[in-house]
This record gives sequence, C-alpha cells and structure tokens, in this order.
Amino acid sequence: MADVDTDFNLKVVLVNFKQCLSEKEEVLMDPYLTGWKGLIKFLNNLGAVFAFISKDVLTKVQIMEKFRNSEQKENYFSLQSMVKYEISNNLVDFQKRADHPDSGCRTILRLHRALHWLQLFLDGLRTSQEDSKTSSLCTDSYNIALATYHPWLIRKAVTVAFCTLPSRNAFLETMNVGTPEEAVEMLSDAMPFIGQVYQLSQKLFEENALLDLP
Ligand code: 1PW
Repeated sequence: MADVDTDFNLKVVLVNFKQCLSEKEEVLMDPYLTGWKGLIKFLNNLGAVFAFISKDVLTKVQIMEKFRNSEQKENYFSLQSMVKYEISNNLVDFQKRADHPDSGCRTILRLHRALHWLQLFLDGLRTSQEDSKTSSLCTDSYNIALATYHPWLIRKAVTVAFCTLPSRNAFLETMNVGTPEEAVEMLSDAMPFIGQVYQLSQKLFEENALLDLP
C-alpha cells in the first residue's frame, strides 16, 4: 500500500511517553503530543477504517499544539500547568460546552481516556496467547476504558473497525520492531511508562474534579 509509512516504529513512539515524565512528577505536553502523533501514524497504517478514529485524535492534538504555539505556551508546558492556568482563569466549561468548548482540559481528558484504552489493549496483547484474537482484545479494552463515553453510533463504528485488525502476530509485526517476540519484549519495557503517565494524569484530573468534563 502506497500510503503506509514504512519507517514507522512503535518503539520510537512509545519512548515519548517515557519522556513525558518530569522529575517533578509532571506530565510534559510536548512529548505527550509527539507520542500521540506517532500513534496517529500507527492507526493510519492499520487501514482506512481507522481514519475516522485518527482524524478525531489529530484534531485534538492540533487544538493542543495551537495552545503550545500561542502567547500562553508556557502555561501549557505540562498537563499540571495547563490545569492550574485554565482553572484559575475560568477557561473550563464544567456543565456544558459553552464559552470554552475546546479547553485544553476537556481536550486532554479525551486523549487521556484513549490512552487508558491503548494501555489496556497493548498490555492485553503482550500477555495474551499466540492464538488470541486481536479484535476481541481490542474490543474488551475499549469496553472497559472508553465505550461508556461514546454514543451508540461511534461504539458501533469503532467495533466494526476492530474486526478488521490482523492476527496477533501480524499485528505485533506492524509495530516494526522485529519478530513478534521482540515486539512483546519492547512492550514489556515501554508499558510501565504509559502506565505512569496515565496514573499521574488521572490523579491530576481527579484532584481537580475534571474527570467528567463535557
Ligand atoms: C490500536 C491503537 C489505538 C490507539 C488510539 C486510540 C484512540 C481512540 C479514539 C477513539 C475515537 C473514536 C471516534 C471519536 C470519538 C469522539 O467523539 C471522542 N473522542 C475520543 C478520543 O474519545 C470524544 O470526543 P468529543 O466528541 O467529546 O470531542
């Protein structure tokens, strides 16, 4: 396929999530967004049915990049500085999307929930048997992490897209880090960092009552 990015390597993408973790236990915005941009490439390589998913994620990454390129860029240096800045300046809609429909907080919350899905899915894949069905692993993690936040139509479309996923070994090979065994090893090294990024963000959103932003 001409549009497949052959230079893609999931290890390089996942390293960004390690780089998100600052010494002060903050989650740094730029590597977070770079990590997501890599995941978008990965999604695009999975085929056209994933295009609507990657498009939504890309839109959200672009919203955040705009903040990072604005005069307020320092306030968006980390997820923690963003939350502090947006809350103290009343830049977050808490009840319904109105004055600030695309706040950094509500945008990152969507990516944060999606990261939870990715974490569960890649961990499921890593620890599963060779004959496990990728589509079932993917659907199970989606149902736990994300489905409750999506309307019926999206849930349906997402589930259809998952059915097109290749077998476990073929999927591990699309990560471009060698044999399926090497891909599993790479995931074992990388997943703890994704887990830490997820936990730190979850704590931040929880402490600031941001987990249900419209
Ligand atoms: C196989 C690797 C998968 C990694 C990427 C996971 C991304 C999951 C994103 C699912 C998006 C489905 C389509 C869009 C739905 C939006 O309505 C929804 N966005 C997300 C990211 O959940 C909510 O955003 P909204 O409508 O409140 O702006």
